[in-house]
Amino acid sequence: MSEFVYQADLVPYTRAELVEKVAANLSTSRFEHCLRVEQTAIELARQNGADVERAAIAGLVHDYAKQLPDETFIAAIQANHFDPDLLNYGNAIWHGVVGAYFIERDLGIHDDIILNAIRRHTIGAPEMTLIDQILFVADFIEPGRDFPGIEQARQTAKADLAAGVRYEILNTLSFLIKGQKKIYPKTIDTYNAWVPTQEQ
Ligand code: DGI
Ligand code: FE
Ligand code: FE
Repeated sequence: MSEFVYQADLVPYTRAELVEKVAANLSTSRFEHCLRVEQTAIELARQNGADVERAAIAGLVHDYAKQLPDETFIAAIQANHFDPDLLNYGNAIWHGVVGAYFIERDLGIHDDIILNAIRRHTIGAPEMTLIDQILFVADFIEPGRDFPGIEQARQTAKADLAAGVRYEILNTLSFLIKGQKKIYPKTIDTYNAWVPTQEQ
């Protein structure tokens, strides 16, 4: 696997080179999470007839920016004209939405399907591509995760990927509200598009 060379022209590095770059930017435990998300995304891509290579790359690099300092994110938000409302949130939101900027810059990944999946991996989106859904779910159910409801999340996602997305959105939003966390408006847009079963 470490000698693996990506077939499509998606990354200017071999998998081994990409692994090295991701590992250099992350703690051991966060890096190992990325490896597990890579494997889970590969499995979900095979089950759902999706592009295995894009799923694998998105999984491997998705949290690349997670441990950058807040000042680095703030500077990037300001310099690159991201939505200024992002400044009212923190790393939980930034590492995906803005993290894709660092991933493109540092890892030479310009593929929009991969970059959008990374942008959407924490907050989702009203419309999500197959690769978006795979990364979103793989991040949630990778074998290192342990929280109440994880087994149901895994079973649901295995039976039906979109049902896995819905389960995750409902679970995450409930968790955030119970913890009295600030909800990023796009997280609510995602909820409204995916979860309610009837209007009103
Ligand atoms: O980066 P990971 O820990 O692997 O997972 P993630 O990127 O899915 O989520 C990071 C955290 O972000 C997770 O604890 C849930 C949280 N989150 C998702 N939507 C929102 C949010 N936190 C706040 N405050 N507001 C949101 O809208
Ligand atoms: Fe993340
Ligand atoms: Fe993650």
